[in-house]
Parts: sequence; C-alpha cells; structure tokens
Amino acid sequence: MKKCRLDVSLYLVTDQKGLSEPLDRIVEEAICGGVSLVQIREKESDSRTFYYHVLALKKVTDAYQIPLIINDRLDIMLAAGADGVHLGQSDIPVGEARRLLGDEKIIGASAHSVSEALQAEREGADYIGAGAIFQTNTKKDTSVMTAETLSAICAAVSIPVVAIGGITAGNINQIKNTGISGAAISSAILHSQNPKLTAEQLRREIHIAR
Ligand code: 3NM
Repeated sequence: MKKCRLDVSLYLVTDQKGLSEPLDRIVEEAICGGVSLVQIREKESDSRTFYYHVLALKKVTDAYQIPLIINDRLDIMLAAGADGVHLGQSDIPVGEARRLLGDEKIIGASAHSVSEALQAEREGADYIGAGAIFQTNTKKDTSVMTAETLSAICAAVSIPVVAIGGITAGNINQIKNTGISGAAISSAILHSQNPKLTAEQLRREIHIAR
C-alpha cells in the first residue's frame, strides 16, 4: 500500500463493544460502501488477542487494498505487517516511531490543539486526527473541540486532517468549510443496521463537506 495514495476521506475506527455481527463482516460491508482506511482500536484486549484480531481484519482490508492502521501499538503493527500506526498524545512520540519505521509506514497522530498538530507534523506524521468534534461515548477521555480549533489546525498544517468524534451523516455538514480531508467514524458505521448504506451516505456527505 503506497502512502502517496493515502485516502483519509472515510476512515473507519473499530471498537469490539456491542457489535451485532462479527467485526470483519461489518468492516467488509463498510468498505463496500466506500470506507477508504481502517484503524483497528482495541483498548481492552490483551496483546495476543489484539494481534490475532489484526490478522483477521488484515485479510479483509488486504482483499480490498485498503490500508490497515493499528491504534497505539507499533509492536503489533510490525508483527502483523500492517500499514501503519495511529499514536495518541500519551503514546510513544511520533518522531521516535518515524525513526524506527522509516518512510514506508503510515503514522497518524491525535492532536487537540494547533501546537500538538504542528509538533506531530514536524516529527513526521502523515495525517492528524482532530477531535472530539461532537460528543461521543466511544472514547471516554476526550473533550469536545470547537469548529474554530478544527479550522485552525487545518490551516496550520499541510498534512491531511481527519475530524473524529460523534460524527454521523446527519451532523457532518456542521464541519464543512473547516478544511478537513476526511472524517473518522466508529459507532455510526459499526452500530448501523446497514453499514454499507451508512458508509455510502457518509461518503456522499463528506464529499459535500470537503
Ligand atoms: N478518538 P465515534 S473521539 C477514537 O477525540 C476516538 O481523539 C477521539 O468514535 C478523539 O465515531 C473517538 O463512535 C471516538 O464517536 C470515535
């Protein structure tokens, strides 16, 4: 998966909690609806379980040539041969990850302010995740960011910025004209009755919002 083709427009972030179908099936349906990038995020699994979940999901993402990003865990990303890692502000620094990984792997970074975004860009991040844009139950330790801060982050960095947190097809129009390159979504897709249709709707809205 070459980084020059990185498409962050519709970014699915997984969460195993409360799913009504196996995760790999939901992810496959969502990819068929237009998801362009998948991040596997597991806060409660032990390392080995996380690793095996990555291998299972990688079969799906590889089949559709969609990059698979691992939340937090550089070691699991390397062991599973995934495409990249997403790092939060309490994970290892982006610069250290870049030094270890070289230029081929994708590194994403969460930022909650312009200074965090600029630092991540300087250290070699490929994209910024900025949030939470709306109230969310998927991640407890976050707070809502204003559309002004989101716009300021987009204006400050030259790498793509992906908005995250509580985004649905119904509210994404509130962040149009902020300069985002895409939206990262978990529950609106994973808990949809029809993940493919929801991904299609989100994709349409994102193209209008971009
Ligand atoms: N990070 P949903 S919000 C994983 O603010 C994550 O950095 C966030 O899930 C941040 O689409 C969030 O269900 C949860 O709200 C996104």
